Amino acid sequence: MKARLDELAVFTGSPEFAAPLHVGRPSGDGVEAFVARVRDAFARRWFSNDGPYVQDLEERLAARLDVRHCVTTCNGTAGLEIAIRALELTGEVILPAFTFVATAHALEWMGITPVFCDVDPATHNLDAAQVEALITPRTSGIVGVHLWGRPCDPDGLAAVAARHSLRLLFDAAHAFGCAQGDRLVGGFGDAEVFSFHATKVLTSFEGGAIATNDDGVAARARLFRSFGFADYDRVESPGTNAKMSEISAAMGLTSLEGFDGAVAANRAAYELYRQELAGVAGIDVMTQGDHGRGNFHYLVVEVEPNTSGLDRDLLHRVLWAEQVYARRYFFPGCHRLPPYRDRPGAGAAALPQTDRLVERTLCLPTGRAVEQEQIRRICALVRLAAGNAGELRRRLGVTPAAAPGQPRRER
Ligand code: T4K
Repeated sequence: MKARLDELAVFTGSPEFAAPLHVGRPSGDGVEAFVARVRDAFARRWFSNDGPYVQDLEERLAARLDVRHCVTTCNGTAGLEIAIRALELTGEVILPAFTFVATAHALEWMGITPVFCDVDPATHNLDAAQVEALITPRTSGIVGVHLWGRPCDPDGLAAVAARHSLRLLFDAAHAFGCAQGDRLVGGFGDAEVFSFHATKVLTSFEGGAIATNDDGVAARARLFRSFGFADYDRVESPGTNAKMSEISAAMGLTSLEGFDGAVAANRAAYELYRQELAGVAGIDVMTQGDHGRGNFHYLVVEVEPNTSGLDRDLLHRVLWAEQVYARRYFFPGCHRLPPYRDRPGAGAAALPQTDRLVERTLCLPTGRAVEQEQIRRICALVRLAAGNAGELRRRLGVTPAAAPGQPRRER
């Protein structure tokens, strides 16, 4: 483990890791079970269009999530777009700016104006009181995002939606297997959309699912994801092609079998990170799972520049040189991305907590693909940087961090 600044790869040292460590690296588990399923699919010669693996996956997901319907899609973004149409959203929809850009783009793509709302600094999720203040006669819905797997105030947002007769959709891309108390994510609002991307805790390579207890929403989602076909040769509505393939469903089934093990590995990584980074000045590991059940998939730290002199971007630079590919999700905030930043009021929207968080959050590698010993070495690097931030900054010629609310550069 490195103990002196000189040993860092930003100076004269060689990288701590010979191969890169990623955020969201798939585990690679289950290859035999997956290949066996692929062989069966080849034997059946049924590769898409509501095949047996898709049906099996949908049934298992609905049972696991305890919802009436689970409609799989080719990815989470397409799932959001279909859910938006199935809920008949129009005009303006309120959502956080502190999210992956897909949440905003899905609305924009469907011809809806995203209206960005600030988040609660403790939970990183939408603040229901602030949502209410943004409602106009054009508002048709709210999209809450369960960021990092933490449920996004389902009761508070449901109360606001009910008071104003709005639809409530949740982007649950991060939150498979998470719960608020003993209520699982999947059954909140009018619908919830999961992502099963390669980097997610439950993966189908690419994929997603719309979970809902509303029969009408589920029926419309099924029509829309398959060209509007209600039957072999009966088109009932416009639609797109957002079907999940059998190969993806085979991976989804395989990943579902390994899901509890994946969560256990994430949890062990989370606990080790917390232990190794406890008491490090300026580094705060975000709590997971205190809301009920978590999947511990994202290991999020907040870097407080004023405490140690270390800022998030300096730590990011140090770690990348060591082949630790930490990620600055979700910099700089959707409101500062095109086309939203160019809209009157949007780029300059008063989102002080979002602007603060996009400057200080960093996701560190976790999951089965990262070993405990590697986590100890990552944490030693963080401690070295935090403990010597002034010297590090001086030697690298880095000026102090910009004040919160003034993002400096984009990904
Ligand atoms: N809503 C939210 C809140 C989301 O976070 C997302 C997706 C969506 C909606 C949309 O769901 P999908 O349409 O994607 O199903 C990644 C993922 O592509 C994206 O799914 C995810 N959120 C987002 C948070 O992260 P990038 O731009 O970071 O991807 P990339 O290629 O840099 O990969 C991330 C890391 O994983 C890298 O360090 C490399 C590693 N990796 C990646 C892949 C694909 C692997 O080790 N193996 C792999 O196969 O977006």
